[in-house]
Amino acid sequence: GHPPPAGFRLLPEYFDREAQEALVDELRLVLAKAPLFQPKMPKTGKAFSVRMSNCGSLGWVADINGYRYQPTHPTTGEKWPEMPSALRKLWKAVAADAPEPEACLINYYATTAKMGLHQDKDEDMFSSPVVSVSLGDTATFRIGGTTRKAPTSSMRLTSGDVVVLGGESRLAYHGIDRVLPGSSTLLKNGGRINLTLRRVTPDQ
Ligand code: MD5
Ligand code: FE
Repeated sequence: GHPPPAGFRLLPEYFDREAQEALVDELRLVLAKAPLFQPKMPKTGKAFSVRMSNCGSLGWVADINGYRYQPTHPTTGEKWPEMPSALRKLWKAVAADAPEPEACLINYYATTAKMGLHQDKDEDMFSSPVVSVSLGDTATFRIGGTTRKAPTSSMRLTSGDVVVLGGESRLAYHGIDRVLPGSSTLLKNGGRINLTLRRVTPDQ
């Protein structure tokens, strides 16, 4: 297929099985305090097939009123739990020049969930990369260019893979076409978790 845009970096199996298990254990603690919620499309109120939560000082939410980052969980009203240290360490290793990450969006894909082609533009900071971690079942990821009609390429993201989306790829259209059921034994009930670490606000 078409090559991904400049600044796209795939680090296959960055986390080994033991590190993936440790990360899942930490995420279960996060999700006990900040349960997965069902985001809704602004205006239409149509539900996403992906469920979400966050950790860090800010979290991404989607409801009838719009897409935004906020310091609290939309249903519990509590502050988001702290970002696990393994994720802060990952950011330091792969995004050394960027200011500290503020948000870690946790996407949970049941095996039937998908995410349509979109750009991530709700941050006030595009100079920092987005760092993505995949856990559990393999997904087919599609990435294009900075216009919706630009050619796309597809690739599989497997458990433990890290993607760094810097430079031109930061504002590229992307989505998840499908999750391959039964492709990983990491998550007891199957499905896929994707974490995206982000800097949301400018440095000063
Ligand atoms: C996922 N998450 O696997 C995907 C892929 C999201 C989201 O798209 O917004 O939560 S991580 C992808 C990503 C982020 C920023 C830019 C680009 C991809 N990109 O330009 O390809 O749940
Ligand atoms: Fe995205």
